[in-house]
Amino acid sequence: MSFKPFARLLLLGSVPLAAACGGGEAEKPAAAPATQAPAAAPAASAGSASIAGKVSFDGAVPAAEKVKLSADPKCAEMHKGGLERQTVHVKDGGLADVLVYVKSGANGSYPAPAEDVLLDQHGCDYTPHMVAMVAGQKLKIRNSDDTLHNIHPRPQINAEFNVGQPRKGMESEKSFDKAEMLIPVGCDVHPWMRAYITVLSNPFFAVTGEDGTFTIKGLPAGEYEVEAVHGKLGKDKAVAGKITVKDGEAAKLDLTLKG
Ligand SMILES: [Cu+2]
Repeated sequence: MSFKPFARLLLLGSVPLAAACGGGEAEKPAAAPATQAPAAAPAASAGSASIAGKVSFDGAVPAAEKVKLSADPKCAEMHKGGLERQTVHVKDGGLADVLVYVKSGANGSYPAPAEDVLLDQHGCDYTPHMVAMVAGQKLKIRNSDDTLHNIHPRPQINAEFNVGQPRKGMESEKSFDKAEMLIPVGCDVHPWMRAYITVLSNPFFAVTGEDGTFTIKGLPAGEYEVEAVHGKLGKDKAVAGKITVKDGEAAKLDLTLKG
């Protein structure tokens, strides 16, 4: 099937209104003038090697969680048959939403890419569920829903923030200046909304697609430790592999996460 943002959200019933937004500044609408693009960063990845593979899941896939849409009739309206959330998404043995990144071996400093990373709120869910970015890179947070969302990451190292976006089309720009794994992001209005942001010190990473496959591109020749980590399974379940690549090489690395 084709990938849709809410492909992992199924269906349930509707319920009454409760929550309020957990404080936080209101942000400008998207119509506001775009902020200036950061000065062009030097090419962060001059390499020509790549690492591709599949992250498999070994374990029992947890049952989908039924979402109580009681917090917001507008979300209930978007999911008339109800909503279920599958945070461990396995297809053909492959695990989706796994961050695969170069944990060690990428020496030197890598400036933040100039392009923004997008975290969208759409259908009372996040897209994507696993956000990966480089320290200092801009994170654009968008509300594509006609309802209030607030974006509340809870980092341990970086600065916490809580931004309300009451209207459809609103966008906010944020960044994290230090590397940090698996920062949980939630919406205080809709407690089922959950995503993870990982801030890395190099641009050599990829997030697995629906079938668990990934490709990390632009690697210089070298010996690397590559780790795979899934937000819901957590850091304790991360697995790593060692791999050496030559210039221009398309290397293969498969990893397995246990449930
Ligand atoms: Cu929300």
